[in-house]
Amino acid sequence: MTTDSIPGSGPLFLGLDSSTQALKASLLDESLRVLSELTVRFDDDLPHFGTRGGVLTGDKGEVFSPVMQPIEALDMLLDRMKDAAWPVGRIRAISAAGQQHASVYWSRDASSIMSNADPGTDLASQLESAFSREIIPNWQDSSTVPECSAITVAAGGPDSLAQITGSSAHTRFTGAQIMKFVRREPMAYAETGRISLVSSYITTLLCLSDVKPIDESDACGMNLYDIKERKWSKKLLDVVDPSGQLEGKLGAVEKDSGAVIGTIGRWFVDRYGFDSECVVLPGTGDNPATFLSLNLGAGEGMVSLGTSDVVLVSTESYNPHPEFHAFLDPALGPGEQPRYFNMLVYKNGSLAREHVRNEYFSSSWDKFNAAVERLRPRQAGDKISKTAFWWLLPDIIPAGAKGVYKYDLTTRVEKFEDVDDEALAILSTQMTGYSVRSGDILSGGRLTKVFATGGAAKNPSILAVMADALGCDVAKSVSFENGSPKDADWNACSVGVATKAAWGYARTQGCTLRFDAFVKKAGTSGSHTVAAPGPGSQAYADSMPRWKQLEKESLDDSLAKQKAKPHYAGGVSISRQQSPEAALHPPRGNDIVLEEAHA
Ligand code: ADP
Ligand code: XUL
Repeated sequence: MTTDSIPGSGPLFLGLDSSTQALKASLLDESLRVLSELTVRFDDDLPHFGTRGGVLTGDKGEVFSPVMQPIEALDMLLDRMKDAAWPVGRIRAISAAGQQHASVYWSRDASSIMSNADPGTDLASQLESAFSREIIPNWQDSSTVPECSAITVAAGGPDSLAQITGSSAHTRFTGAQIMKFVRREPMAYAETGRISLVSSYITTLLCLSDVKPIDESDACGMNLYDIKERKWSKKLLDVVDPSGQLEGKLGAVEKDSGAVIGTIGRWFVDRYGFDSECVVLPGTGDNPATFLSLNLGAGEGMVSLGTSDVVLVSTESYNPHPEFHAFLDPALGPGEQPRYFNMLVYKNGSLAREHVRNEYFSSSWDKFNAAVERLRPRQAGDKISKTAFWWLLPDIIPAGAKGVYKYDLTTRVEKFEDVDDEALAILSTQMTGYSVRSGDILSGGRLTKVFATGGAAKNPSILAVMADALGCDVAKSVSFENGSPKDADWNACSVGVATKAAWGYARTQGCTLRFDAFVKKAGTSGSHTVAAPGPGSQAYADSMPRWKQLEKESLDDSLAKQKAKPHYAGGVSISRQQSPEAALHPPRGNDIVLEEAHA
């Protein structure tokens, strides 16, 4: 994309994505077309921080990044916008996405430091003393097991914690991270004026005035927010900071995701030519932002087939469970009934499929696919008889499952007689699992449509099995160029928040539509169906009771084998890296002790 493609004089909308490894920007026009994108990669563009994959690590599970890294990246990104002649004066609204869970600690004089930023010089050289902590603990951190244990106990166990906050305790979640800071660095905590998530950190930098509020959807990734009551859980705040100061440091949560919460800072106007009336909307987490980019309706979902497999399910009711994460929908406007999205994360996704491909199909996806196509159920009456759970790494769902379990009907086997069954068995077992659990989230219903993303979503045989197993159409995001659809290749998170910025701006101009209706009306992008369920679909539905029985049998066996030497899994991303943490997710009936995580 070049700037030649940014003609005209209409309003533009900017989305930023402060992810683990990079700061990215997407520029959209009024019809929500992605005009251009720019990226600053932390490792390559800011090598003096010495990060790998955007982070630094300690020897006790600590994973963190320098608090100044996103600021230097922002300085560089703005220079790149200038070099690329982005018409920033036409940008009417901005919103930011940020890696979830990670927290930023402001000093007490942060607001006055920001308000006095001098446009004659870059931000990085002026904001160093705006922080009370030099690091941002990263979502891959697993050093907070004792704190998770305390939070779990205070809530009355993993089930009640999931009921209150949408998730059981996770080492990367902000509550445990703040608690560790309170316990280990009480002086620095006392000097902390405010605490942000990365999304509200970037939002604050855009306004350069006071510290901006945490967005409600992103607040659901903290183990501190009472989702049903839609307010901070006092009980949990008091566990994290018994002195009672935490609520003041976190500030009020922004519940209107399309609200104008500030205008662009003077520094951006004077130094780069932004319009002084450009408005800033609340930022949100990177996963909620991906959800926004797909504009998922209730009953729709997304299956991301990256390193790990991630399933998002949109719902109108709140059905939390310790196995997954429930968040409030990131596009709730004032007075709207709450909606939710749910996130399931599986570690043995592409990793396991690739292993089977290498082991049995000479490392060739073509051979793997040929096997699937030869055997997959296509006609009414066709049956599925083979099941294979490939838990090469201890998995998150089901928690702690480890080992390889293969069955011919209900008989456990070492390997399948017909080697081609290896390909279909892993795929149908994975996809049936996604169908079973999304069905549970939908209280027995089925998904009506799923978006496929991630590296393996280019594989048509995988998409065909997905459509049959989930019993619904599989779609991909597309952009339209000269009327013909083209698979979208943009950065979903920054596009999602830029779309929200366009909605927020439209609201300032009198638009009263909900986010989803606004996107349908304004948007020229869309989706196209890449696979649809065929007559063979019934075979997957029929196999579900056996699948459930076999998963339980395999899990019980796996956990019994591990009892002497427990394994812990964990870590999450739609498509990024993973980290260890799983002692916190004792599977049902398992008695792993939380504190044993680093044993
Ligand atoms: P991440 O963002 O987590 O790094 P990607 O979304 O890029 O991951 O997906 C990478 C994965 O996609 C690889 O692990 C690989 O196994 C899988 N993949 C790539 N091409 C194919 C294909 N044709 N069929 C199946 N899987 C594929
Ligand atoms: C989600 C999670 C990651 C981060 C970084 O729970 O930990 O996806 O949001 O991408």
